[in-house]
Amino acid sequence: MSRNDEVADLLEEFADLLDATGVEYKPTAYRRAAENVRDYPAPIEQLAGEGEDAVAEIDRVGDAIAAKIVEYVETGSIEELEELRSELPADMAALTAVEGVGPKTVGTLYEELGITTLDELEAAAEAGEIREIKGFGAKTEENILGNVDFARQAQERERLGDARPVAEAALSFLADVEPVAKVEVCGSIRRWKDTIGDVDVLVGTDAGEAVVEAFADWDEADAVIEAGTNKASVRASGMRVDLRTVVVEEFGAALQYFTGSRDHNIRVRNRAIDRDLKVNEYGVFDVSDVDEDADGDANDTGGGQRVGERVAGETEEGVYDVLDLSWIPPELREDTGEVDAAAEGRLPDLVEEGDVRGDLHTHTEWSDGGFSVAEMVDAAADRGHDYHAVTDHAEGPGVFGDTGLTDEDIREQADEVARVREDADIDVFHGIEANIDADGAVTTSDDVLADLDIVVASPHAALDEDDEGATDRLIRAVEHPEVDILGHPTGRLINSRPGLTVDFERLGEAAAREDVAVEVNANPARLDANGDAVRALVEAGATIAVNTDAHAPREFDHVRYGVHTARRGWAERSDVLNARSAAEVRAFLND
Ligand code: DGT
Ligand code: CA
Ligand code: CA
Ligand code: ZN
Repeated sequence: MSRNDEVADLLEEFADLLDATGVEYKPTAYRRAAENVRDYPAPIEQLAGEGEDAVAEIDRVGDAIAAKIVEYVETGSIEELEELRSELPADMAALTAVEGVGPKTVGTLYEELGITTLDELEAAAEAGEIREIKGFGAKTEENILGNVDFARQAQERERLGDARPVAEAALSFLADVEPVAKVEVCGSIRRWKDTIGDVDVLVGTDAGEAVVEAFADWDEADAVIEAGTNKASVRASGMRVDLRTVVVEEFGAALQYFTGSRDHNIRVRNRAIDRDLKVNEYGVFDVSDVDEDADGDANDTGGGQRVGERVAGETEEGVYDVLDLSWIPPELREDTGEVDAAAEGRLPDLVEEGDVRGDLHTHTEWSDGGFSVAEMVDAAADRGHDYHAVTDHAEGPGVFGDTGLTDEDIREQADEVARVREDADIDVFHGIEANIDADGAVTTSDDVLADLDIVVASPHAALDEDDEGATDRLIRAVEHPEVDILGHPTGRLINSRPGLTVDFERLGEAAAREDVAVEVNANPARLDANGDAVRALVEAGATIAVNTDAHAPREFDHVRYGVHTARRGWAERSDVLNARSAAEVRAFLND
């Protein structure tokens, strides 16, 4: 984690604690400051070294907050924050993970009932104590009780977007350690699963112990959980990172084994058995001449797992190849038909990160983004995109306060987009992110929508997991004649809100029929539609769009999370709208 992120996290915690104690306005100031510190292109410790005035140069960072940042960089803590923490010793992150519980509620729950943990919250709800608090009631209590489990599970797994950077930091650290010959992430990180239990990293080396030692000294490791001769586990940024070392000749077999998934490995191993081969983390071995005893675990001593003639193991391709399988991309390794597909030579030709040619869902300062139309378009051009769609929030259900655009705002914005378009090197589409109401109606007027190049329609409210009408509601939106893309279809927020329960096969059929693309929202808090949903959509013949929903240029980087989610759904380049040329996209939009 960079120091900027670290300071931003502290400012956000400050905001939550101020919120909890009922302070007004100040929390918003702290959150805005946090956002700008996070985005600031230079290291915060450098500015802090130059003094408070230098820190206060950052947008939205006033003198008071600047002083606290300097205090933190100089002393390692902020006195006022420590005081707030001791006044409210509740596990804010865990409690606010319960849908419907915000910092203010945490404050009240602590004051009234002394609640500090999820277990205490659940017990109080079960005992009927929460409904007795002024302003709470039975409905709130029921909601809390219904959401506690989800929040508890959420605590056990990290979002891909939080875990992947930790894995990559470990990877780049290890790549520079002598004598590391090969290094790769494996496990769920390599499969780009949307949540991650722990981070797995594999090293190929002939000096495992030295690598383990170096890893235990990694400066981003906050604690060493265990360290042996060929493996170690450390804690970094709150995550467990497992390192294993193997000799280079066995790297491919170990990579295959530790990438998983477990079910995929079982399927592969059974295929090997049919061929008198044995696959394990050390290699693939021909056991046709090996008698039962020697193959059994009882006889395993030392290299006992390396029984029979070794026929593969240095590369992962080799492991699959001796099983008459083409190499299977990690995203597909979930035992959902990928082994049969590999055997029959019909694996999909998956979409790749470099295939994306533009973003079709982004925001500017006209709604809740932080940058102007021109800045976003320039940033898109700098990334090498061929086109860019400006789709700010329209006012409507679930859109906060006055951030959403009125019909009049949209018309005014059209003039600005037209001006930017004149100077731009790339195609600029003017659109809107309209809202789908509880009945599936789109809440911006049809004549305004008709004038736009692109309409993304997304659900932002009434996101009840148990709503059986969710699929019909989304299909109604898809059938709206002006809608081009269905944005983040379930409205889920990973680890904090389950979102709508959708029949994606039926939705996909409607989307294919109506020529509406369904979004894979690449924001790592969403990844919506997810891999399973994409698979159903693509099988139904629907087109998908991998969009970042960027509110700032740096969020364009999220696109990879969307692409790999699409790959988990077996999507090919031809399935992805924004992997097409500007002319092809325009044709799709005009249909
Ligand atoms: P996670 O960490 O819960 O997000 O999921 P994974 O898939 O990273 O699981 P993890 O970290 O427990 O183990 C990494 C990989 O190692 C796993 O995907 C497959 C392999 N593996 C671990 N234990 C076993 C096992 O007992 N049997 C088999 N076949 N494979 C295993
Ligand atoms: Ca793992
Ligand atoms: Ca692990
Ligand atoms: Zn959006």
